[in-house]
Amino acid sequence: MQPPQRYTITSALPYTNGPVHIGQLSGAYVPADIYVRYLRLRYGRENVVYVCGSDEHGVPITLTAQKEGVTPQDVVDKYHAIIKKSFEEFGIDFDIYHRTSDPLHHKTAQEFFMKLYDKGIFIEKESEQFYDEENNQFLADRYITGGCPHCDNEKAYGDQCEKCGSTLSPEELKNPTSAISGNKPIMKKTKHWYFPLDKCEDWLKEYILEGKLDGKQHHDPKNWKKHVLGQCQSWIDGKLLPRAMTRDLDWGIKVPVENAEGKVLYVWFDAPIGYISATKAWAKEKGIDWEPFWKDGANDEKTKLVHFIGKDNIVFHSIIFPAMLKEEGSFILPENVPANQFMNMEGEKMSTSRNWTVWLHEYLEEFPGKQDVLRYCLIQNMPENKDSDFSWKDFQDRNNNELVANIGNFVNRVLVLSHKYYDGIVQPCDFSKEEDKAVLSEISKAYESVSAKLEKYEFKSALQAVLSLSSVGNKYLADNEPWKLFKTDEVRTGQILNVALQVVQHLAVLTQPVLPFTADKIVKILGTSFDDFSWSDGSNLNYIPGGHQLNKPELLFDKIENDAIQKQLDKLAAAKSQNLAAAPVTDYAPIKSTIQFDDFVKLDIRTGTIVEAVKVPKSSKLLNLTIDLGLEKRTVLSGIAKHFTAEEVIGQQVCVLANLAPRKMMGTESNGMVLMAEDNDGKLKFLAPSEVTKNGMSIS
Ligand code: B3M
Ligand code: ZN
Repeated sequence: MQPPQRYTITSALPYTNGPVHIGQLSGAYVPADIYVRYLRLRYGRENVVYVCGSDEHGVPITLTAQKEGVTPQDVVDKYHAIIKKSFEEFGIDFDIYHRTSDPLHHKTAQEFFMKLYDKGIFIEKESEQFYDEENNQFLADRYITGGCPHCDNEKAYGDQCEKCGSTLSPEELKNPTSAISGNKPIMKKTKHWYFPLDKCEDWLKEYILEGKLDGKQHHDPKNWKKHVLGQCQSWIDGKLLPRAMTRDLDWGIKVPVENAEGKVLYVWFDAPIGYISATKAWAKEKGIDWEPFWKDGANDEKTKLVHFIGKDNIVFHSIIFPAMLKEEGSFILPENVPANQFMNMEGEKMSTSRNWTVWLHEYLEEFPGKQDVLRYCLIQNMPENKDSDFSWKDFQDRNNNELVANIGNFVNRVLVLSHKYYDGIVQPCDFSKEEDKAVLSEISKAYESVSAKLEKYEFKSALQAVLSLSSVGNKYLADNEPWKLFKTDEVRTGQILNVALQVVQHLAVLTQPVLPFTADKIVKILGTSFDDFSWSDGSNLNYIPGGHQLNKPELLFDKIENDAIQKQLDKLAAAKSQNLAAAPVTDYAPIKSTIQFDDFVKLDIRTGTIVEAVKVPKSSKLLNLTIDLGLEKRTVLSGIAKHFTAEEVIGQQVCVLANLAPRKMMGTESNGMVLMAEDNDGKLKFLAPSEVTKNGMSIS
């Protein structure tokens, strides 16, 4: 395989129906930004493009607009501005942050659609789709909620279950309900254009499982993350079906063919094309050709396309978009999709609707100048291969015990001593001593190991490798004790500080991808710089010349006090109590479909008291309860063992569905069901009469 000449790097286009939060940062933006900064330093900025932009279409945006009583355009304008600004301030260094409402994008997406259309790729098909009669409108996937066929989530969307992550189609939902009116929708005929994924099955298999394209080795599938391959594999093992690429909706990119009024491109058709439009807009601005960044050159020049995303976007980037690109015919396909898993928050699932996250724009306001502290924590806790956790205590500890103590301390010591003994003038050194050569060779090794990790998208270990160089520097100082030696040997002390300063300079280069603000501060203090090709190939290890004047030292990191952390914890506690008091509408299971009074009276619900309880052997969930129902005692198996011990439920008064057909579980027959309520935290509560009541009373 030829080494690539160019790199096209993308981060998922965030939906503009809310600000950006740390879960997204750790998933798709920080890793991509690190990778890109490294590529630029190593291969030259002109050979790398890093594109992103706002994803401004799709149903969730129209739902937000509806809820806020504004237009979808208002929603996207508002959040596009917030998101763009917060990315900039946080130092995510896109070459362009575009937006999919831009006319250039509309044109690009429509042209892409037309190319497939003209090639006869689409299947034009009429089908019955959900329609809300009250609002005279077809219901796009997100406008329909219902029971997930794969788990117990009763509020899954027509395209995806956010609880178990399954990709769905609306017909699969149990008890579908319109999200606009709350009514049960009817089925009505409509025409759409389907992309025949099924026809791509053979080459997709080769591409994903063997890394081959058109019979040639395209990439090494061993470089793809296991969980990414796993998701692809299960899609391929299931059945690839034709997928509608248009929707009945009035917000989005118009379907550019006749008789398609009221129809727009499916948001997942247009959004990835947004990467291409963004590249076009960037190239236009620079007056260069965009095509080499998306198409291989005639002389076998290669461009490496890499998509950084979160795990919920895997199939779109490793199956659907590649299929679109391949069928279009002139584009390259992703070489890798190093998706990350999810980051939790203080041990619980991150949730934007519950405010259980850290919003980037708020962090930037509350911790000014501390971009790198957050970046550092997000890297250290990056969900590279499994879900991870962010906590404020960890954030504080990592700042105070790691950043301050390691890099911060080392750089500060070298600079303070250089000013104290030599007024900040770098002393000469010929690096003839073995111990000095050894340090240079450690610098060289650090470049190798950081590069190797970054090339494999292992960002946590890359950061570790950077920190190791700082430890090498700290150890060199501790071994040589320049603060003692100065009294007896000023010349050697000067050499030692020179060696240490070279380490500081290279630390600046090596930290540039991972902690860019810190790197900038270091070169400012050193009075040096780094440009493209600063990434050392081993030839420029002795970088700062003797006689160079250093600037005054300043601390790279300062301690984060308990107050600042407590404020954040208080904010989370407030969010939690607000969630409990007023759970947002989306936290309720939708109302099940209507039943008749006759159906209701069939339920025989009685008061009862649990008189005996034992745990069912070999079951983690079941308790075997004996319930006194007044007229008789019943055995009921209840799935509450994870919430209550057998001992604590004895004596509990309960309500029991007494005429439920018997069911055998774990070899025992259960006769009835204990009614329970689930609170916001998923904890179960008994439903019982408000005061002790005779057993066997009917409830109606
Ligand atoms: N906007 C989904 C998301 O933000 C979607 C990504 C598009 S990438 C082309 O998670
Ligand atoms: Zn589910």
